Amino acid sequence: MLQDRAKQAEYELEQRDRNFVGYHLIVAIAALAVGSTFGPLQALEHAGIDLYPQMEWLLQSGQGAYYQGLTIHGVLNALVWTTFFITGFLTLTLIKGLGRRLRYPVINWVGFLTMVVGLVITAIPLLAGNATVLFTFYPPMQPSSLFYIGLTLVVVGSWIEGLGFYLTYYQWRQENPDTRTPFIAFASLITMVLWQIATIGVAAEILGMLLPASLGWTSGMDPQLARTLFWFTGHPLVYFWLLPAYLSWYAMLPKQVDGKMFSDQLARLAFWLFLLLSVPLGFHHQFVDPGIPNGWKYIHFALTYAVAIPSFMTLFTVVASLEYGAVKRGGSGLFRWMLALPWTKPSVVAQLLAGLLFIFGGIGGIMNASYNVNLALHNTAWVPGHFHLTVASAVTMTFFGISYWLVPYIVGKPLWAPKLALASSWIYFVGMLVFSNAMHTVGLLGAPRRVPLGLAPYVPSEWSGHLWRVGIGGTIMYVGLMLYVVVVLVTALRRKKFAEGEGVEIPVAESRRDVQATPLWLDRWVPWLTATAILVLLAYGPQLYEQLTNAQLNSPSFPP
Ligand code: HAS
Ligand code: CU
Repeated sequence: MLQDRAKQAEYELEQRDRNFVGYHLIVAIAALAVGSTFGPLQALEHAGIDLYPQMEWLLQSGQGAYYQGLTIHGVLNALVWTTFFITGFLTLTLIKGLGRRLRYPVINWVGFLTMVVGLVITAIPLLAGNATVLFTFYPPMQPSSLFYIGLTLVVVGSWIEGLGFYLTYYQWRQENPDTRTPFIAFASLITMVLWQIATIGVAAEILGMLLPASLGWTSGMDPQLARTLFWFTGHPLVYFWLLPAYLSWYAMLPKQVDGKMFSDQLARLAFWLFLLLSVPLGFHHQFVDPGIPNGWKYIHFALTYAVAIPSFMTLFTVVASLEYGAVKRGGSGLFRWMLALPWTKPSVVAQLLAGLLFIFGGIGGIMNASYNVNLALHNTAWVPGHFHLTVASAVTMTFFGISYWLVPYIVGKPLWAPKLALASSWIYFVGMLVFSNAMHTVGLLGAPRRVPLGLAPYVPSEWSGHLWRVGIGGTIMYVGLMLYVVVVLVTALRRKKFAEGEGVEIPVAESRRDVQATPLWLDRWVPWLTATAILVLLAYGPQLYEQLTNAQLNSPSFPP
C-alpha cells in the first residue's frame, strides 16, 4: 500500500516535471508556427509574388511590411522557438541525466515565466510595426524600448533557468564526488554555461547603450561598439542552438538506431572545445567593419577555423555511432550500412536529414569564415542560405525529431500519424535543398540579403530562375513544417492514451566504453572555465578596451 502511494507520488512529481517541459514546447512550437508563416511570404516575394498587400490587416503597409515580416520571422524562429525549446529540452535531459528532480523547481518556474513575460513584451512592438530591426537589432536603427526590455527578460529568464540547473548539479556533485557526470546532464550544463557567457555581450549592448538611448537617457549610441558587443553574443548564440541538437545526435540517436555512443570521451572533448572556442571569434561577422584592425580580424578568423574542429569530431563520432547501430541491425559495406538505419522512424529520419543538410551548412560556414572569401559573400543571399541549412535545418529538424518522442512522452499518448511525420521531414528536406541551394547561388551572383528583391524594378536575368527556386523551395519547406506542427498538435490533443504498460522511454544511449574510464580532466569545470575566460579576454579584451575608451555615443537613433 505504502509502496503504491510512494509510486503514485513519484509519478505525480514526474508528471509535474513533464508538464513543465511541455509548457516550454507549447510556447516554442507556437512561435515557430507564427514565425514561419512569414517565411513563404518572403520567399514568394523574391519570386515576384508579393502577398504582403494581403497582410495589411496585420502588417505595416508598403515596403515596411517586408521588413516587419522578416523581423517577426527572425525573432520568433531564431530567438524564441530555439530558446524555449532548448531550455525545456535541457531541463528534461538534466533531470534524466542526474536521476533527480530540479533542486528548486520554483527557480526554474520564475525563469520560465520571466521568459514568457519577455516574449509578450517583445511581441507588442513587433506586431505594432515599431521594432522592425530584424533579429540583430541593427543600431543605430532604434525600435521601441519595449523590444529591448522584452528580449532582455527572455535572456534573463533563461539565465534564471540555468541557475536552477547549476544548483541541481551542485547537489548531485556533493553526493557523487567521484562519479563522471552523466553525459546528457554534462552536455545540458555546458550549453547553459556557454549561453551565460555568450549573452554578456548583448546584455551590455542593450542595458549599457541601446535601452538608455531608446529611453532618451543618452544622446545617442556608438554603432561600432554596439555591433562588437552584439557579435560577442551573435556567434556563440549559434552553438547555444546547435549543442542541444548535438546532445541528441551523440547520446540519443544511437539508442534510437539500436547502437551505442561511439566515444563518451570524444563527445565530452567536443563539448569542452565549444565552451572554450565559441565566444572569441565574433569578428568573423565584422570582416567589413571599418573600426576593427585587420590583425584582430585575422585572429578571430583563425579561431573560427578552430571552432569547426569539434564539429568535424562530431561528424566522425556520430556517424561512427550510427554505423555501429546499423551494423548491429545487419547493415554492411562502406556506405550501404546506411540503408539498415531505421528509415521508418520519424524521430530518427528527421535527425538524419538534419545532419545531412548540416554537412553543407557547415561547409558554407567554413567558407564564410575565410576572410577574403567572406568579402564576396557578406551581406549577400548566400548568408541566409547558410543559416537555413544550420539553424533552420540541423537545429530545427533535430528538434522536430526530438519532438516525435518528447511530445508523446509528455502527454502520455502515442504519436499521431507517424507516416505523416515522416512525410513532413522529407517534404521539409526537399524544400530546404531547393531553397538553400538557390539562396547560395543567387548570393554568389551578387543578390543582396535583407532586400525585397521581388519589388526591385529589375534584377539581372541570371537571378530570375534562382529567385523562383527560392519561392518554390520556401513554400515546400513551409508545408513540411506545418505538417510537423499538425502532427504534434493532434498528438497532444488526441484522446487515445498509451495502454497500461505502454509508453515512450527517453532514448539514452549507453557508451561503448565504461564512462568511469573517462579521464577526470574531461569532467572538471575549473580548468576549462579558466581557459575560456583567458581566451575570451585575449581575443576581445584589447579591442573592447579600445572601443569602450573611445566610444562616441553621438550617433543619433533612426526609427525603423
Ligand atoms: Fe554560421 C553567419 C561561420 C555554424 C548560423 N551563421 C551566420 C548567421 C547565422 C548562422 C544565423 O565566419 C547569420 C547572422 C546574421 O544575421 O548576420 N557558421 C560559421 C562556421 C560554422 C557555422 C565556421 N552558423 C553555424 C551554425 C549556425 C549558424 C551551427 C546555427 C545553428 N556563419 C559563419 C560566418 C558568418 C556566419 C563567418 C558571417 C557571414 C557574414 O559575412 O555575414 C561552423 O560551426 C560550422 C562547422 C560545421 C561543420 C559540419 C559538420 C557536420 C556534421 C553533420 C553530421 C551528420 C550526421 C548525419 C549526424 C564542419 C556534424 C549523418 C547521416 C547519415 C545518413 C549517416
Ligand atoms: Cu558566426
